[in-house]
Order: sequence, then C-alpha cells, then structure tokens
Amino acid sequence: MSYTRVEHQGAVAIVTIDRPDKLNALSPEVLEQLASSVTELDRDESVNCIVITGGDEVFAAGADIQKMAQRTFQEVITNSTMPLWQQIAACRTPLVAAVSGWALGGGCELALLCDMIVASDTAEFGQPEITLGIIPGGGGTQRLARVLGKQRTMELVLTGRRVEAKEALRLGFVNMIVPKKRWPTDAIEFAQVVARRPPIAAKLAKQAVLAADEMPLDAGLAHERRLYELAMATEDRVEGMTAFLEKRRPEFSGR
Ligand code: CO8
Repeated sequence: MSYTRVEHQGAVAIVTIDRPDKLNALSPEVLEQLASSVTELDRDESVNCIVITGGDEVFAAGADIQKMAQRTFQEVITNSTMPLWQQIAACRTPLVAAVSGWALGGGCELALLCDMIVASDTAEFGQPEITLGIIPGGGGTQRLARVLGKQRTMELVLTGRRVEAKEALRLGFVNMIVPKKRWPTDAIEFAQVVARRPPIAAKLAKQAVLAADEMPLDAGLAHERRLYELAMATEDRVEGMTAFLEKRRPEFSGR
C-alpha cells in the first residue's frame, strides 16, 4: 500500500504523506516510504528543494499508537525506526515542512527535522508523548531545545500542551504562517525561491548551518571555512559573480 505521493514542480519535489484515515500516523511503513522517497530525491540532480507535507487538516498525528501499543520492549530495542529518521535527516537537499493542521509527536519531530517550516494558520504543534507514558523519540527533546531553549521545551514536553501557529511563529520554530486558502501554494513558492539558488552552494550552506548545533564555535568556523572554499571552486560561483558584474540574472548549472 502506498502512503506517500511524490510530485515535481520544476526543481521542487513535493512528498505528501497520505494516510488520511489514521491522520497520517507515521507507522513504520509510512516512515519507510517517506525515507526512501527523500533519499531518492536527494540523489536526483534535477531536485533543488524538497517539500514534505501532509493534508489540509493534518500534517501527521505522530507515530502510529495502535502499532506502538503492541510493541514489546525487545522489539523496540532490536527493530527501531530510528535509522529511518536518521536517513531523512541525512538528506543534503534543503527540506521544507509545509504544515497544515496537526503536527503532533512524531509529526512535530518530522517538521522540526526539516530545515524550515511553513505553517498554515490552522497548524498546531505539540509533543503529547508524555500523556501516553512515553517521551519523544524522533528528536523532539533535542531539536526543540535547540530552537526554544530549555524552559519552554520542558513546558511542552512535560505538559504535552499544543501550540498554535501564531505561538509557534512567536517562539521561533516556524518560519512563516500563510492563510489556509493559500496553503500549500505559498509553501511551495517559498521552496521555489530556495530551488532557484545554486544547488551546490545551497547544500553546503545547509551543512554549515546544521554544524552549528553539533560543533563548538572554533570547529564550526573552521568547518564553515572549508565549505566556503568548496563553494568558491564551483562553476556556479563564477556564473553568480559574473552575472552580478554584468548586471544580469545568473543561470546556475549545478556545477
Ligand atoms: N496513531 C494511530 N492512529 C491515530 C493517531 C496516531 N498517532 N492519531 C489519530 N489516529 C486515528 C484514530 O485512532 C482514529 O482512528 P479510527 O477512526 O479508526 O478510530 C482516526 O485516526 C481519527 O482520529 P480521532 O478520532 O482521534 O480524531 P480527532 O479529530 O478526534 O482528534 C487528534 C485528532 C487530536 C490529532 C487525536 O487523534 C490525537 O490526539 N491523536 C494522537 C496524537 C498523539 O498523541 N501523537 C503522539 C504519538 S506518540 C509519537 O509520536 C512518538 C514518536 C516516537 C518516534 C520514535 C522514533 C524511534
């Protein structure tokens, strides 16, 4: 059974989670399909930006509670879905989450794993795992804490309180809110802006920014410098700078 759809709009690929009867609950099958689509698109030279999205009413209501309820401790230890989360996070192409409706538990973690989030004004985020007797396991405690800081993350993770789009924007974990009637069109248009940038530089920039979460400042600066030098070796930087000097639009080739 297919739970994801992939479509292309120019250099933007859109992966839609499509399991509406279970509010796009992220079962292992859904995660597998999502991860394999993202990996395939990441290898596709014609794709410069990937949008991960769900339906109008729900992005994803979390991991599949029905399946989780049946799992033994041994199964959790031996057959984790963690490699699939890591596979999506390893995508070098910029990832935009286009979120409308609920993004809860694993759904919120999936949005946070993306590089940017465009939310419709009906979006609602939360980590309700505590109400089920567990804690986030797809990166929620770590990625939220890096965006919101300790106090606010503690509040959301310990109470399971949901956050509406406006508050998410104020807290800084959503890039922008668009009216539901212009969603996901505006999210895709935003992705098109990223997709028009030289793709190697975009991938290097993504790698450099992500390193900020993982490296001390000195190592991060050295890493950024190496990536900058790589960008300077591309044909696209020659084109970008020449186009600027010739007062014309650059035509990037991805080389
Ligand atoms: N899993 C499985 N089924 C779900 C889920 C889910 N997460 N969410 C909704 N559904 C199902 C319901 O069971 C229902 O199915 P059915 O019609 O067969 O009974 C259908 O979807 C519709 O749901 P509701 O009737 O509940 O719809 P409402 O509009 O009343 O409520 C809510 C919508 C508020 C979104 C509600 O469904 C809800 O609270 N869902 C659960 C949210 C949640 O707790 N998410 C966290 C799950 S735990 C998690 O994500 C841990 C991640 C760990 C990652 C680990 C990586 C290694």
